[in-house]
Amino acid sequence: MSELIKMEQTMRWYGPQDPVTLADIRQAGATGIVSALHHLPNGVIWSREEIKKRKDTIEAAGLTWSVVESIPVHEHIKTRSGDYQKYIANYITSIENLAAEGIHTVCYNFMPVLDWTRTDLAYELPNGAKALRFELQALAAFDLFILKRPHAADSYSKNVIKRAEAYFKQISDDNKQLLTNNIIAGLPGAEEGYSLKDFQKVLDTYKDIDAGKLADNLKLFLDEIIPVAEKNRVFMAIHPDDPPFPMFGLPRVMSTIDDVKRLVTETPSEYNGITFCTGSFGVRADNDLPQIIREHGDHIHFIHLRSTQRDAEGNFHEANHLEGDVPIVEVIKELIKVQAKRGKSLPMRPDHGHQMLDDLKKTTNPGYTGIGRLKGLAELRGLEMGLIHGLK
Ligand code: DNO
Repeated sequence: MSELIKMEQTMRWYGPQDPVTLADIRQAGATGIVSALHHLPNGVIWSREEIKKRKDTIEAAGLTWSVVESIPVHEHIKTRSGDYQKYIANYITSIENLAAEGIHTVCYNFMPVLDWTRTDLAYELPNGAKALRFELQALAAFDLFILKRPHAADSYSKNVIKRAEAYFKQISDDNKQLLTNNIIAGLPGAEEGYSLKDFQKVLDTYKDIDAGKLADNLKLFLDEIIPVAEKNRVFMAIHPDDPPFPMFGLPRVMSTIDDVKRLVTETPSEYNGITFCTGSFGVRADNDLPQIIREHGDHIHFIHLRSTQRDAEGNFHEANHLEGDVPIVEVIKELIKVQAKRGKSLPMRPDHGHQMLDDLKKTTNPGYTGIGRLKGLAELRGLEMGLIHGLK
């Protein structure tokens, strides 16, 4: 094997409002920052001035802005309706402006309506730390009894509906509100949040869009974006669906290895790639994560490392980074091989972290605690170093 290369260690920073500071991140040992211009409304051009301002702030703290996560893709682009042409033109200009400021990796997603979804943001683990959790019966209870979406019952098995009824009967009004907010108000980074009334309306905009049509719309978007990315040497890295299965009757197009294959074969370019998020892909037992790396390693431009723990009922919570269902040792071994083959260090971030120790006394962005992620990063870098040493 050619020279073994370590991953570039990065952490997500939500900008100056983030309670976890750049100094904290530097002390955690990361060298790179993953950030976005969250204060700009979805769909507008990211100007060079705004980009430079954020970049200068990051560099003043002794760090590098390694990856943009995300330039959000406007709903009109996903549904190919309304002002989609204007939004694609704006997206292109934002890519050009980022490249002009020296930023060359962009993460995005193509999930309809909602970005990532959890039903519980403070699931208590046996040791007292808190984790993010997705409970199928809670999602179904929201869908069936709070949103009351037409034909929602068709989306769930009889057993899940029964569990949803039991769950709904025993939760307080406050907890119904909390569940609603968790699902539709927009988790950090989602850029869009909805009221109950608006949510059904926006779901309706997908009534004629199935997975085939959404995949076409993604391809049509990439047909315009990728030539610009190539010209500007910007690596586009689509994030998988989180969770990787349909919800609320909405289509999904980036949940499996076949979805990755379709993406890279339909718009062939080294700049058209993925964010390899182990926590998202790892929720499906039929996703073989090391296999995704072996087959599509050339198209991995950004890495999110975390683990999830499934149960037999379709629920999952976020496990410790080195535990849970993700075969993290195999995953890192394969990533080391990919980097050696490509002669390139890939940016990775410890994704999410438990709320633990002093985090428990603070209000941080759900999943983006200081200490929980520091622990994740420390464990992951130790594992990587051990594996590299062993492979030499
Ligand atoms: C959640 C994140 C997602 C991700 C976007 C990428 O923690 O992984 O919000 O940033 O889906 O566009």
